[in-house]
Amino acid sequence: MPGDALISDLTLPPNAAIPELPTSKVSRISTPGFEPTSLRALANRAAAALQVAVIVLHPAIARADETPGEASNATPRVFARGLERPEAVVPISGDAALVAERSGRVLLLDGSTRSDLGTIAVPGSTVFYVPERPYTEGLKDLIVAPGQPGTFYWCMTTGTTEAIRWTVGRTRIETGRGQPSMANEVVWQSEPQPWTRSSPPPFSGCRLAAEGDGIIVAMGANGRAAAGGRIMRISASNAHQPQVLSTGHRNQSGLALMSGTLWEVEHGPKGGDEVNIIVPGGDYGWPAVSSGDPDDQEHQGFLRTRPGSIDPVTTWTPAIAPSSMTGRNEKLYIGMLRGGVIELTVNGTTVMSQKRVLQTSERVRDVRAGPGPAMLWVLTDGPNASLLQLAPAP
Ligand SMILES: [Ca+2]
Repeated sequence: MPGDALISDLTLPPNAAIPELPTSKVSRISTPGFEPTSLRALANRAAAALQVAVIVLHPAIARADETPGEASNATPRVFARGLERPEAVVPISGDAALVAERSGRVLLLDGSTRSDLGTIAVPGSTVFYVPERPYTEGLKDLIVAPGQPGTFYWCMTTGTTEAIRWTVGRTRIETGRGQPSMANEVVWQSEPQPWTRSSPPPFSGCRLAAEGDGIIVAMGANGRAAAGGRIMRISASNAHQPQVLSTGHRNQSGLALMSGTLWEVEHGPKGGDEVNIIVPGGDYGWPAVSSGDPDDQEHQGFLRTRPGSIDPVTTWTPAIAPSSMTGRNEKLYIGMLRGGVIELTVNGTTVMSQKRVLQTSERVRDVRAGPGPAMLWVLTDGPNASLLQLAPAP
């Protein structure tokens, strides 16, 4: 339960395995609570309260590209419950956030009010995912478009039961007259890949980071045969010709651009989870190079390093199962599907130390630094997930 979150000062050197998580509860989380009020009623109420101009952005949404402030004392609490397979949280003030669910639905959580803003959809196609593949496909990320209040970039799989592909798009959210609305625009699409239940394409995670006038897109590939994991840069002025920044990735699950350095985290095959620093043109080794378990029957014969490939900065075996990454104040925070959040303190391009700053018995799906005095926002995973606020000690 997220209510069992704790702050721990466990400190590990780089490249050390994360030990088993203790199961005892250490601190309670305050629970302001969401009553199960009708979402439609809440949306109507929010919309009615905002009918003040032809086009009016919700104040919280308009503030969405503010620079995060300083963290303060640790006070984890449950901000919302009952989220349905959320994939991304976008903090927009100290007391408001957007949450993107795998189905494409976007919610505005503002204090104790919850508004359903609608579902991101692409004309002629829809978000596509298969429920029995719980960790791939669907709407996978949502981020603020810098300098464009009310505008957000997203990444999802779209298609049909025959073929699916990655679609990166942009959405403008308006909460002015009438119902909240979302205007969706496709920025880039991958080639469609044939899809069958017995031979699914190697789609996996997709994470975004804002950079300059564009975005950086990390698209994962799962399985040894899938060598397609890459990171691209898509500029606003030339979206149809993405620049490939790096290749040789496996199932990326987090990007963080901090002090001019692009950090990435990805899943290894069995252990061998990696943090990398992304250099344009870099080859990061997969599927030939991995620090994963050498006894892994499915993936034997890895090279540990290889001339021409860039080694990771930090690795974990056994796996921490990273789901997400965010950066602030020379610290990287990594959400873990194993539960919890770890903090890496970095100096330039060196990871100096690690410590766990949150433990949960549930999977963590996303962690994101937000504005205001507090905090990290942390999403748990699954059909009845929670949104937590966490303020790690400085
Ligand atoms: Ca690698």
